[in-house]
Amino acid sequence: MNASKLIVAAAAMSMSAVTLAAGAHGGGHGASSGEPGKASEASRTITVEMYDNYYEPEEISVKPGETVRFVVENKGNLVHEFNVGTPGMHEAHQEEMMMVEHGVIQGGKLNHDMMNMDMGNGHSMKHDDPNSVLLEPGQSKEVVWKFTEKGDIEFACNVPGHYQAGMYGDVNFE
Ligand SMILES: [Cu+2]
Repeated sequence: MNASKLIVAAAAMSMSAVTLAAGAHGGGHGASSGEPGKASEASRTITVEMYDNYYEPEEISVKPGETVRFVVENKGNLVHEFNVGTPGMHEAHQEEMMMVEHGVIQGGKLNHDMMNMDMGNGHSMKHDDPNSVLLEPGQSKEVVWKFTEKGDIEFACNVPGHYQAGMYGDVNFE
């Protein structure tokens, strides 16, 4: 291999590394937390109620490979999130939400205009990722998630301060 081919190969490698990193950051659905599920394949429905600042139930048990349909209801007085991910994913998402906290989340309300705003890199605060919902008080939405394999997985609220206040729960594998 001559020098110019080496350079091309090195450039290609670094580009795919960038693409991988961007994908992991943007989607919020790494392999270790599972993947979006199909409602028709859900083995059961789990209702998760959100309060200020905790979940009911506080933990769930699933089987590796199981698809669960979550019905998430916000019974609190604040905006809350239900987000399935690894602790590392939650931490990254908390940093994102911290940046826009004052505009998008106003106590018990969401600023929907601001949520649709492009934050650059194709990111927005829309929260239409398949692994999460962000709800105002009284709202209810579904998340269908497939827990493909055992992992260190939590469901968590990444509204600034809520995770720190204990608003997360463990996903235990049977
Ligand atoms: Cu919360």
